[in-house]
Amino acid sequence: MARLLLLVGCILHFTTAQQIGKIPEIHPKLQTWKCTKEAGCIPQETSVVLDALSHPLHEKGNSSVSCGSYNTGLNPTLCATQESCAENCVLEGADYAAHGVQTQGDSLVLHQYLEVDGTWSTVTPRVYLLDESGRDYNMFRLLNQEFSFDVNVSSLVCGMNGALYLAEMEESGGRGALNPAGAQYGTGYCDAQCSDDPWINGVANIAGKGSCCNEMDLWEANARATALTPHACNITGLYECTGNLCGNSGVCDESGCGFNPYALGDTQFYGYREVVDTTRVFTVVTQFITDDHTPQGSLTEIRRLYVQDGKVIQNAVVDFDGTEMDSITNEYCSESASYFTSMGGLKQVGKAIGRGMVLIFSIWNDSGAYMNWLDSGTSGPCNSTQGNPTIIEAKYPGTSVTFSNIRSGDIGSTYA
Ligand SMILES: *[C@@H]1O[C@H](CO)[C@@H](O)[C@H](O)[C@H]1NC(C)=O
Ligand SMILES: *[C@@H]1O[C@H](CO)[C@@H](O)[C@H](O)[C@H]1NC(C)=O
Ligand SMILES: *[C@@H]1O[C@H](CO)[C@@H](O)[C@H](O)[C@H]1NC(C)=O
Ligand SMILES: *[C@@H]1O[C@H](CO)[C@@H](O)[C@H](O)[C@H]1NC(C)=O
Ligand SMILES: CC(=O)N[C@H]1CO[C@H](CO)[C@@H](O)[C@@H]1O
Repeated sequence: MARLLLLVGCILHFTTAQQIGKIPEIHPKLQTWKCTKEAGCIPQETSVVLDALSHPLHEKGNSSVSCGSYNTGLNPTLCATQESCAENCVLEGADYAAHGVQTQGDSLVLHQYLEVDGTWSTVTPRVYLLDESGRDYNMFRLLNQEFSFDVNVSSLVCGMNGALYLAEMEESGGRGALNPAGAQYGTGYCDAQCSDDPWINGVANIAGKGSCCNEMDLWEANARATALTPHACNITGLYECTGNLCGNSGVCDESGCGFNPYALGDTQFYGYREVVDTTRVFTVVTQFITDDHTPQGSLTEIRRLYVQDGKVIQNAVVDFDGTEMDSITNEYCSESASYFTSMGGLKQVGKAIGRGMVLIFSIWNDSGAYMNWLDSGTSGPCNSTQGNPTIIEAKYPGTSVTFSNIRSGDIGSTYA
């Protein structure tokens, strides 16, 4: 009887709790590791959560009326104000498999397309790493630290992008009176593109603002090209902007200070059977070096190395204005990325990395520009039309990315 009462209590709690629906939210577990030089690597029982927009969000009491989506925007009737939207709308648990997300042990697979009853559809999942409580995001503070992961990009053809990056989202996902769900339901996304999502920190974005924050792209890649790119914003944490207060004329640098070995002249470093052989799994290590080699210092360099077949592969050494270089430094950024520099450059991104950032995994395609900026022309070996999503969907619908073995900690502690 006591059990039954408890059960009834739970159900009542769920149906009356504003904004959280009846379908349970079950986060796929993804084991990760925290490492130190002294103690080695300790497993963390972390999990992932899909972005809030991939959760059903509907009218309270009627699951067939949507409160809005990225494509349609907010439902104007239910979401006339921030308060009425919070009152009228219910967020349900997500179906991870139906969004192309699978985990097993320490490995995460993201699919771009899914087949249901013989028909393929696009799913484009974006997920965030939750901490061991499952309630808040896992915050990464990586100054004077390194981050490593294994990746399988072999089926990411020209035009695809399997991404792993950090953004200065709030630890709680902006949980609050108008957003009781918070990080558990994937709210709070922001990045240096200042996207005008229908909800910002889980609150209806009635005014159509952009949500900006510092972003560190550890990995944007397919099997043919790769980029490592910090993006600086002249702000702390999530910032809501309008019009010209947003990216590339306002508070954030949308382009970033990127390191793509192909674009910098080493066309045979990364790719099918190149020095880093993308037909097989490899490890990617990124190190955040500070001026005084402590976590309190200022970020001065972002270093990259790879491990494949048990061998460490140093990053490509390229010629930049007559100087050899193999990492992202202030000198490189001030010459190649003036807007990044004007937003505060490495020092500014470094402050965000010190305050703590959320880890994001995604897979996406690009019907507007075919991902040419990453892998075509001077950036990579793909031609300008191969990345057309219609071609990818027809020829390579199984395209996916697998991230595994995610570790962070002292420099030199995360890889063998
Ligand atoms: C739910 O909304 C749909 C579409 O507006 C409507 O046809 C249906 O009658 C509603 N159901 C309930 C139970 O109100
Ligand atoms: C890498 O991914 C490809 C394509 O998804 C798959 O066929 C292959 O087995 C994977 N490799 C490893 C080592 O898991
Ligand atoms: C960055 O923000 C500070 C403080 O708001 C402001 O004084 C400065 O002009 C901004 N820098 C740029 C390049 O916008
Ligand atoms: C681009 O590459 C694809 C696949 O190799 C080929 O079919 C297509 O003709 C090429 N397009 C151009 C403009 O070269
Ligand atoms: C963001 C983007 O352009 N996504 C596209 C991915 O490809 C499918 C078709 O295969 C398009 O419908 C999406 O718009």
